[in-house]
Amino acid sequence: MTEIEQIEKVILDEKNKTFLILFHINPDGDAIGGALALKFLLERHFNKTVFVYSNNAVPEKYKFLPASESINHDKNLPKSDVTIVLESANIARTGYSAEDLDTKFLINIDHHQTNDFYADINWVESSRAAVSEMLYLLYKGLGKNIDKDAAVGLYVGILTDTGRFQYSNMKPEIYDILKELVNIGVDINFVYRNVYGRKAKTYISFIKSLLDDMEFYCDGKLAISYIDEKTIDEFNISVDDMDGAADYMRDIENVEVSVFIKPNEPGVYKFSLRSKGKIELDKLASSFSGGGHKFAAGFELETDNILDAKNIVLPKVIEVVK
Ligand SMILES: [Mn+2]
Repeated sequence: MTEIEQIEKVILDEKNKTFLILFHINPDGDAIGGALALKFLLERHFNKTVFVYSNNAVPEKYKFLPASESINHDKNLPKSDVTIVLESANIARTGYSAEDLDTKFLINIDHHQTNDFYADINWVESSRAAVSEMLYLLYKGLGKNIDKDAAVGLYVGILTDTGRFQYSNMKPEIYDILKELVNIGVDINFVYRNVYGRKAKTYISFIKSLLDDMEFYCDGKLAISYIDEKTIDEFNISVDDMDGAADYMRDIENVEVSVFIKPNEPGVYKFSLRSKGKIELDKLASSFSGGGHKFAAGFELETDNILDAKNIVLPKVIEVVK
């Protein structure tokens, strides 16, 4: 039996009544959109009781998603028959710990290269563009119709994880899925205006600081910049504002690799690495215990301050880029 068939069996089993859905901290459109589409599948087609728990509030730009207000932020997780963890390399990635879980069965669904295979069923396929693509396949496998609410979630997941259908994870068959979702009733323009068309003034302050601190190395092939705690506080910059900073720098002419650094928690700095497609970054990220895809990867580093973090990593990146 394939992993997806095993998951279908767990869902079809009437003994499994309560489901908990988790995803990674600082959730993106794929995590939130995918989780809500999965919630609708379980609730509306199988009469399950479903909880979605997140360590972070839903970003403003995803609040238009149907049932986004049902996502719970409590520290204490409810007891469940089955827990499904979306796009998280390990339990810790969810911001909860294994001890927080009170569940009989654990399912791990992910499309990232790096995954610890920590569950009873591990459906991990790095060739998938988004976890939302995998959840689309789960609907199909179970022979269930995707309703409009679920279609919007899946669409947002694919839209954001493919960088508006531009990344190398785009495949011809994704357009078939998109066509189906739009035919179901996804309002493309409405989604666009919510997800991309509402940049805050604080975003402009962020971009200004990002560009002020940007440096180029390797004949302009490497762009690196950061944002420090002080600037974040001074201009009230949100996590949302910083989203896509590494992509922004990668898109500069001649740049092959971009690196963006931001504080994650006191003394921990998060690196986001992007490549235009010639230079692979996943090995570099795993050498710092991170992960991701070939051309989009990341990791965290513990140091005293952000400039130390930059100085530790910069020579290693230069080695890969030069
Ligand atoms: Mn994803």
